[in-house]
Amino acid sequence: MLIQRPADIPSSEITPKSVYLQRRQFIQNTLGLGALALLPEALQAKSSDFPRLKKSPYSTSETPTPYDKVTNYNNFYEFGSSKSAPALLAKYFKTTPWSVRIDGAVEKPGTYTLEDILKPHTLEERIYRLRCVEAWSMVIPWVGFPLADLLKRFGPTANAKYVAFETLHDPEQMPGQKSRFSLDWPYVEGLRMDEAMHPLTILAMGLYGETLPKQNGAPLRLVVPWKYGFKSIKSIVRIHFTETRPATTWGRMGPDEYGFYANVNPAVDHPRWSQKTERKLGGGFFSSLFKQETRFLNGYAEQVGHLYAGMDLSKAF
Ligand SMILES: Nc1nc2c(c(=O)[nH]1)N[C@H]1C(S)=C(S)[C@@H](COP(=O)(O)O)O[C@H]1N2
Ligand SMILES: [Mo]
Repeated sequence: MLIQRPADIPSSEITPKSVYLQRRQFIQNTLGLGALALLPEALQAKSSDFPRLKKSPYSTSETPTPYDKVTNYNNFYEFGSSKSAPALLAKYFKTTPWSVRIDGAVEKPGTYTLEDILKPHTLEERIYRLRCVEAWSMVIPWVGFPLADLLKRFGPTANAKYVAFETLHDPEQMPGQKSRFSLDWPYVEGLRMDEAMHPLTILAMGLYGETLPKQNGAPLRLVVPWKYGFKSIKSIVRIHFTETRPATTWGRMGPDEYGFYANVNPAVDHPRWSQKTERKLGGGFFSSLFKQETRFLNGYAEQVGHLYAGMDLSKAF
């Protein structure tokens, strides 16, 4: 996250050509040749692993980042620390069978299969911006459901003040976990209970209408749109209710750089760079030259600002 700044590689050079061509072929067959040219690239990737998705009123109206950018420019240190590594190294990552352990201050602890976890929930499409702490952003059409709906099913007790999350630890499959010069494994994150229960916070298992690509955190990841991207932990195997504030991976690396709250805030700079502006990825050559202003809470202040009323956000960053 802090070390590398690779040059942008055109995504057409990264996406395996066969996949790219198949996708184009599918769209041509469905819509006819002429339609293809008229469609924004964002829509060209749409397929239908999840038919009849409910549209969410929480979606942003901004134009989504092209699919190839979303799936080839990733932070997923378990698969290497460069932006292009996860798309290549996560290709054979095994996401079935998958289970999630629910434990801590909760009435129904246990290990649940992914099917059990997902069964009762209605999936919807939520178009959210994701703002990385490194000052780039994307807009992604996620497929998911509110985290609150899941947490309520398992009955958090009165002692549940925070929710902690853990990513799979499996160095045989995740080559980044073999490196001694990377993060502490497993990757862990956490939210205050009210943040976790907010309707904007979702668990995602898809994007662009298809099953979540492995490099984006399959089979199940968190998405918290008003916080820096590192909060949105990928490939979750454990959800743990705690009374005390849980440790976070990036907080351990640099407590002065990556706070627990990690709220997007142009007024609080990262110690080594400004957070006032950002570069929206995938808008083409010219747009990559122009920075746009970062908005407080990533544009979601109206919905979640009240969660931080009275707090000194320069200290609780
Ligand atoms: N387990 C795990 N989750 C993670 C990360 C990671 O390295 N490991 N990177 C985080 C960071 S820094 C960002 S910006 C987002 C990127 O999500 P995306 O690749 O789907 O855009 O994932 C977050 N979740
Ligand atoms: Mo990030």
